[in-house]
Amino acid sequence: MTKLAKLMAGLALVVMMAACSEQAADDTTAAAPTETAEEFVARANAELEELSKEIGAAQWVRATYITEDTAVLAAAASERYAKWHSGMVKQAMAYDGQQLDASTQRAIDLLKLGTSLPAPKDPQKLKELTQIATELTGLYGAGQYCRNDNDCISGTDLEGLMQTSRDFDELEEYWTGWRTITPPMRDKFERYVELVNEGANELGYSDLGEMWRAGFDMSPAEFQQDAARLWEEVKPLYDELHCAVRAKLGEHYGEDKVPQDEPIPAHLLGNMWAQEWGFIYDIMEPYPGVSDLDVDSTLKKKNFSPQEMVRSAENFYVSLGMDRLPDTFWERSQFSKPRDREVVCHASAWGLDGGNDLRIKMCIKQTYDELRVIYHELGHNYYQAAYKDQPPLFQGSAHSGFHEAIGDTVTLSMTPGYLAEVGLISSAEESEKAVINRQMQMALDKIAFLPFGKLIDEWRWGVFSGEIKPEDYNKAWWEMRTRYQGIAPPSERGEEFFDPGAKYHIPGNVSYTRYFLARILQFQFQRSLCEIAGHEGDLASCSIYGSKEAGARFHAMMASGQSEPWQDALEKLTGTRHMDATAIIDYFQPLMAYLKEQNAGRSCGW
Ligand code: X8Z
Ligand code: ZN
Repeated sequence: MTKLAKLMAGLALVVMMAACSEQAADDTTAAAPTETAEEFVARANAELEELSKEIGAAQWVRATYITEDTAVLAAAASERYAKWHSGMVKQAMAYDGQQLDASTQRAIDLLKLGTSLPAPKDPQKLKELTQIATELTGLYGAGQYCRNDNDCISGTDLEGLMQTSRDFDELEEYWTGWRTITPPMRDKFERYVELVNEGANELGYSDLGEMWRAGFDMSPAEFQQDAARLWEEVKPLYDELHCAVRAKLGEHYGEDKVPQDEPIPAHLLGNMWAQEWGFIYDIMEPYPGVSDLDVDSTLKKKNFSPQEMVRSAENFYVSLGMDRLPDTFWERSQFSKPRDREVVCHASAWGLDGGNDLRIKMCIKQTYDELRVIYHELGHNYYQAAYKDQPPLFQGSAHSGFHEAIGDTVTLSMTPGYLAEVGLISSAEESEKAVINRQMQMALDKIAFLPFGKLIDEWRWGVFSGEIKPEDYNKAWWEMRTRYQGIAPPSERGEEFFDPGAKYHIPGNVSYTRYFLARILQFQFQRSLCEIAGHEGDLASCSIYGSKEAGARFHAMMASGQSEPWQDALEKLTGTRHMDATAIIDYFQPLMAYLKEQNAGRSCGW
């Protein structure tokens, strides 16, 4: 992604850039160019750099201080960017059909894709869209479930309760309660779809879904096929896990509540969205008491502060040969949830001022799960730092999945050996049974996520293309959730609700296939990095902690940003030009053998 797309997408919002060409947005024809394509790209880069500063500041303040006023400021900044972008795309058309050198052509192509929120040129509509986008994220960020005026629970607290409660009815209350934030989003979302599609049309795409799929150095149709191929490859892993989880939940809650031939009730999986299931490990633990990977208790015992948790993640990247984070990172990041104002707690990493001003925004809790999110977020920051010397239009990841995969790859190195070395657990010894336990813990997050990661955009692709009509938003959502994930809502969810809006990335306008791709890519990256680090033995026992060789190759891939097609970047690290699911499949072989044994005699599927 470009720096601007990352700013917009990664930060939930939108847009960036310079006000220099507002007039051009109103032009209806491409004027004869007064500058060469190279000069045009140089100007675009310069203007982008300037405009990003203002937009980054406005978006940061909005996300860390949700008020009416910051909505005005953020929407105004987004509007300015949208006008600039639209004007520049119009001007870029003057170079269509010219023979340009590869780098200039790529910069122009990326400029055209340089927004995840394409706005119509009509100034009224453009303004309307940026306002709606800002309001939608605000509704999510400030969302809470109120039993009555004096008894409200924030989204972050509800998330925590979903993780720890094991009471069927209580879980249903939290699940349903969080979704009370969504009905006010429905009309706004419907209008947003109309407006972004109009914007995408003006840029030459049939709808926003096609535009999002165009960002992968292949045709949108080829990309769709490639993502479908990857899903088919990993689906057998998910099917085994689903079968085992449903059986255990049936034992725990009773088969009347969890019928063994039906989808799993969506509120029982330890996660508000049933996207990652690691929190029901207590129910799933294959060999109870065998291993002690209890990082949570160390964090509590040693009373780690949020800063100390972030330091731990930073130390990992430093062990790979990367720089310490700048002082401004520590001064300007939001690590904890402020007591006195509404913020967007959903974790994000920001590369402001062309990657010179790195920050994370989180509401860190003292858990191992959060520690891994921190490692994930710093992956974004280290990517942003690595490509900061690229021109602004090339400041982005090879494709959006790469950005999400860096920090996740690093979390694969959080082996017992690593955790013991840095004092987060006491012993690194791992018996065969402990390996299965650990693989189960990981699979509940990494494998359970796969269909969820795939379907979120499948739903949006359908919405943007018009295949899914507004009157069927919720119906189509649950149809996909059931088909892909084998889960079902705890109660009837009619069209009076807008359940997709309960997931951050939908009101936040952040495309989601990136996370699905990252779940597969991270194992592919890890396999290559472990080879480079000289690891011997199975992939699951490899930690690249401390390997300067692996770090240098990882960094080199990141440093090219999006200056070249992602296939080239992937080839440099892994020797192949294709995303490849064999690494994740190999990784989980021990667990799969265990699950198949457990599932023998069960009737799986839904
Ligand atoms: O949104 C995120 C990151 C920020 S880029 C915390 N993730 C997805 C999610 O929470 O839904 C990481 C995993 C998937
Ligand atoms: Zn991320």
